Amino acid sequence: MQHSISVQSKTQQAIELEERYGAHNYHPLPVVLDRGLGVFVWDVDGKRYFDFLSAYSAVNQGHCHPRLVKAMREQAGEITLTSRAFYNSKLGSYAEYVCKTFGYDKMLPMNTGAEAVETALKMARRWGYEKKGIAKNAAKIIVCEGNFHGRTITIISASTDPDSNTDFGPYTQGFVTIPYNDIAALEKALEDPTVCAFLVEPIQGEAGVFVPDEDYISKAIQLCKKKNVLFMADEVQTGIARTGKLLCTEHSGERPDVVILGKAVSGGMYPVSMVLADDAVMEVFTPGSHGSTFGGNPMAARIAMEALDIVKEEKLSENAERLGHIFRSEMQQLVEEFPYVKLVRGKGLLNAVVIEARTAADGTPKSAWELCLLLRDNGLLAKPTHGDIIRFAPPLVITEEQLMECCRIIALSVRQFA
Ligand code: IF1
Repeated sequence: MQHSISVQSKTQQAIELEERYGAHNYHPLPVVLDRGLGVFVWDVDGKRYFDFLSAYSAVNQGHCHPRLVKAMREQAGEITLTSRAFYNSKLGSYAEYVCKTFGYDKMLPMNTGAEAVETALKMARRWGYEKKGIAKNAAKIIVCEGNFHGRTITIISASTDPDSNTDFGPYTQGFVTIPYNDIAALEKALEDPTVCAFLVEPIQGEAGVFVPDEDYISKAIQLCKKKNVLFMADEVQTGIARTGKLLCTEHSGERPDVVILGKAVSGGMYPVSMVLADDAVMEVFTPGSHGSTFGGNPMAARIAMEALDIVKEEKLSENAERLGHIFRSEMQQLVEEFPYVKLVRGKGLLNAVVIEARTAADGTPKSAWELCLLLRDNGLLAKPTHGDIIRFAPPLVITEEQLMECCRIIALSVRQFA
């Protein structure tokens, strides 16, 4: 009896501390994680789980990848932060590495995804004024309904999600909102000569893993090119092999003017993000016009180069592509068997299952949240987005055998959920 009380208290104690002293800006699943390795995480009581969220696609290379831990440990003993007041011995080779990896002339290093998105917005506006000739302070940027690009006031000014933007006004001006996956709406919005950019996720992650029509991105890029508007791909969540290609926009066969990366650039070891663009766009940034204390620091550079090497050497894109097809066909069987499993959608190992919310005969709620609690009890961690959608996004290092075990856990949980 004593043991069960102490086991409960470790988890409960951590939750109570976080509730007492941490702002309540999240509603976490009740599990307290303490260790991670590869596709697994362990809670404070030593229970092991498959991680099917991957910190929202930041841990594509798996938790605590030995090569990343080694790189971080070594760099920690050399130099971690210089600021950009001086050059440092890692940034040049890092910049060259990513420019050659992704095929752009220049990169601007930042830390979080939101900072990289803000950087792209500033760059697009200045490009609009100085290169496209838009009247000062009149530049507009097209965004899509259901977008998620981060949490800063400018970014949530472009959001259509009341949870993200209610009571944070006054809002930044200059955004035009159109429906996602709607080429006609984009074509119409591009008629406005004061538009400087179109900012879009190649797959809308937070909205519920909305995969647009096969030709949406390619047509959108072509339309922007025709109208001299920058196509800016927010690949913070879809990038770094998550959808079966190094960049999700590669599926379109077209090349964005601007690429925004974050999260798995560092394999989840450290906040590392960046903006990629060619000289004609990136050159609008002049000394003193943008920056960040930590942006481009030697620790970030060292980790990111190792993290991107791992993506290539361990063929994570190919693994995501292959296992993604297997996962969706396994989930499709559940769709066919259980009426409340509505559909599965995704690309590579960025997938989601839509669960129809019900109320059981005894009045208890049967929503995606309850199913995630069952999944947790059965050893797999996932979390709903927007109520009825469960995102399934394991680290891309998962093996086929592990994936099949997870499909069995999901099927078991869905049965228990009946
Ligand atoms: C939270 C969502 C995912 C992103 C895209 C930029 C950013 C994100 C496409 C900003 C960040 C994170 C933020 C985190 C939860 C998670 C999330 F649910 F919020 F929307 F993944 F879908 N562009 N997404 O997905 O990057 O500044 O966070 O480094 O804020 O709750 P960041």
